[in-house]
Amino acid sequence: MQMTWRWYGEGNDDITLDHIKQIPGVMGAVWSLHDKVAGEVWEMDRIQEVADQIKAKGLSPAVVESVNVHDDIKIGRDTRDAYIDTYIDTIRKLSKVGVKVICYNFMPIFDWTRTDLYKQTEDGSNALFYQKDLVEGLTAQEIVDRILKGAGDKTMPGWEPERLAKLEELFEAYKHVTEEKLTENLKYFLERIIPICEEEEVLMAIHPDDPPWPIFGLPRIVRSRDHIRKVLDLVDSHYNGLTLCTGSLGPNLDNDIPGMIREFGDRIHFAHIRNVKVMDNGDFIESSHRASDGNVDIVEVVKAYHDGGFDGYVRPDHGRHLWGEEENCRPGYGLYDRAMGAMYILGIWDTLERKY
Ligand code: CS2
Ligand code: MN
Repeated sequence: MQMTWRWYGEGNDDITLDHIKQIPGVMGAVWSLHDKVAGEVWEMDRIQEVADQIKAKGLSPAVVESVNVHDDIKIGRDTRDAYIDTYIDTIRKLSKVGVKVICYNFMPIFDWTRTDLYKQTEDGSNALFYQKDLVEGLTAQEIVDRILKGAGDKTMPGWEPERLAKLEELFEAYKHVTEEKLTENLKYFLERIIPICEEEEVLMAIHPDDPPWPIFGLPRIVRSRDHIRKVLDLVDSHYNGLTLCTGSLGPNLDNDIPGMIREFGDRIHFAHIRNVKVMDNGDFIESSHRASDGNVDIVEVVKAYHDGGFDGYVRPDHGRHLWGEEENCRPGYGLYDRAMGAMYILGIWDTLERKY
C-alpha cells in the first residue's frame, strides 16, 4: 500500500508539503485544482505547476481528488456531452504529469453532509457530526446555511457557496432523477470516459456516498455492496474502479466493509481510511482511527487489504480537530489526528508484513 496525504495546494492549506514530507511513510500528495468548479477547463500550465511543486519535494502527484462531475452530467441534460468532453480533456492532461488515479463522486448536489463541523467530544477534541433527526427535520437550505456558517471563511470541496446559492433550481432539475436514472447517467458518463482512461492509463475511482443513504429525497447510488457491484458492472473495465471510503460506508452498520475490500479487490484503486462512531439513534461522529474508538474495525480493514496484496494508494481520511487546530484547518482536515491515523494504519500494515 502506498500512503498519501490530501493537500489543498500552495497558499490554500496550512499544512505544507514540507510538513507532509515529515510524516513517516507518506509518498504522495493527493491534489486538485481547488479553485475550479465542476465543468471548468483545467489549463495545462496550472496542472504542470502543481505537479511540479509536489515532485520538487520528492512526493508523487499520482492521485487527484477530485475532478468534480458537473450536475448536468448527473441530471442527464443535453449539455452533458460538452461537459464530458471537458472532463476527457482533463483526464488526458493529468495523464501527462503522471496522474494514475482520479477520485470523483456521483452524489447529486451535496458532497459529504454533516450537521456540525466542530462537535465537542468528552476529551475536549471536536469532530464532524451527523445528527439524523436534524437532517430529517430541517430543509436542505437550512442545512446548507448551517454548514456554510460553521465553515466561516474556509472553503470546502463540494460546498461551493456560488453553486449552492442556486439550491432551488438544482432541486428542481433533479426532480425526475430517480435512482435508476442517475445510474443510467453514470453509465453514459463511464461509457464515454473509460476508453480514454484505458488509452491514457488513468484509473477512475468513484467515491461512495456520504452518508450512505438518500438525503432530502435525492437518490444515492454508491452506498452498499450491491450498489457498488452494480456500478463496477456498468462498464466492466479495470479502469472503472473504486475509492473505498470506510468512513462514508461506515455509518450504515449493515455494510460489511472488510468483506467489500475482499470482494472488490483490484478494482479498488484508492483506499480512504477513517472511523466513525455510530449511536443507537443513528447519529454518528467521526472518531480516531483506532478500531476500538469507532464502529469500523480498522484492523480488519487493513488486514483485508494486506491479505489481498493491495498495492494501491491509501490515505487517512478525515480526522478530529485536536489541540485547538480547528482555528486554522479545514473541517476534517487537521494535521494531528490524520498523522496519527497514517501511523496507525502503517503500524498494522508493518506488523502484518512480519512473519513471526
Ligand atoms: C471527502 C469527500 O470523504 C472524503 O474523502 O472529503 O469530499 C471526497 O473528497 C469526495 O466525495 C470525492 O469526490
Ligand atoms: Mn473519503
